[in-house]
Amino acid sequence: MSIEQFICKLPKCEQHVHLEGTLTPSLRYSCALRNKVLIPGISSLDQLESGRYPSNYDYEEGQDGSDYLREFLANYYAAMDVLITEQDFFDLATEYFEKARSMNVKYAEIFFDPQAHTSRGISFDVVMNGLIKARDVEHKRSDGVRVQYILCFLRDISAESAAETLQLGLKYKDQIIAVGLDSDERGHPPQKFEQVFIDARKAGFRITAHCDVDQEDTHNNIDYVATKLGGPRSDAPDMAKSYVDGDIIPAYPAGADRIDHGLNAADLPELLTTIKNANLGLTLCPMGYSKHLGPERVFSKLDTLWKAGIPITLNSDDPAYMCRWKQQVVVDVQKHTGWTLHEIAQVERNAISMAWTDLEFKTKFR
Ligand code: ES4
Ligand code: ZN
Repeated sequence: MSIEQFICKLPKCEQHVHLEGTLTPSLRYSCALRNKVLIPGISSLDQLESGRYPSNYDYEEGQDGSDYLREFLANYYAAMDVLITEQDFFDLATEYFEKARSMNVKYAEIFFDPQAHTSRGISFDVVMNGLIKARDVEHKRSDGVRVQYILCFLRDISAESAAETLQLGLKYKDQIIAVGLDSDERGHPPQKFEQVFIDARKAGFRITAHCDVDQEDTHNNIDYVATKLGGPRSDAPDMAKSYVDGDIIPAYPAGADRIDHGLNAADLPELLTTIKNANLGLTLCPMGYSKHLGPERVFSKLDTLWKAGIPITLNSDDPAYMCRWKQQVVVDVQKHTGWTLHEIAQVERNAISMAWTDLEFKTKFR
């Protein structure tokens, strides 16, 4: 069996994928037609598929190496103009599930960005109904992907808007496992959302946040998310303990349940210790960074995290834009790292251990 075949057969998880980042040109085009929405400068699917977006994620770097994120986000939000009805959101989710199933992805925690829709006048209920119906259909299949949704706040709009979105999310508490933080990090540190995340945790949501690569204050942001975001941890009684001078002391009384990206933790040994003591895993998207930072930098940091024993998972982020879905991400990472099949399987075991789902499902997965 080739490595590709092994990776394909391996039951896999995906824990860092933006639903809106799975919007393929073909679905975008068909939603545009049925909703009579013009895509500026586009009159055929061929044209859309062969355009700069979403073909290769080949964006220009800014001086700080992070302008690609801004350029990507502008296109990502513009593409969503075609998503209007419940059916559109249903189809978006269903297409991703079909793709996931074809790759043997058995479990997915999927981000969605409600403010990117409510800000266009699409109601929160329309988005949720589409997502929930698609998941209900998927969960009825014997080979269906187990799906959980993560509501992400857009960090480049106000904390008040995030708080209002949290209120809307409360109605769907049983359908949303966690809240996260995404979009443009520059000038929008996690501290801006301190109260929203405290409220979200009190309401029973898990907490996660993007700490993107090479953003300003990247190390401070990672430290804040790992040790403070969300206030007291939900698992406080059993939380990770650290040994200091032979005594067991609680590592951190507060902080997120996970970090999305967080690759730059590899730069500072004290951050590695913090993440270990907080018992956090990182959802990495290595092939996304590789393009901009260069594979050497990315894979040497990944190696540092791996050797430090930090649980990491491999994910696609925005596969329709980055042109690599989960299967290809794992294949490409294996080529760069030279990981053995055993090590690749270990990464997927990390992923299921980190999953926010019941033990029975986790046990079956292994
Ligand atoms: C995103 Cl910060 C970021 N990176 C990649 N994809 C995204 N979707 C929304 N925010
Ligand atoms: Zn992301």
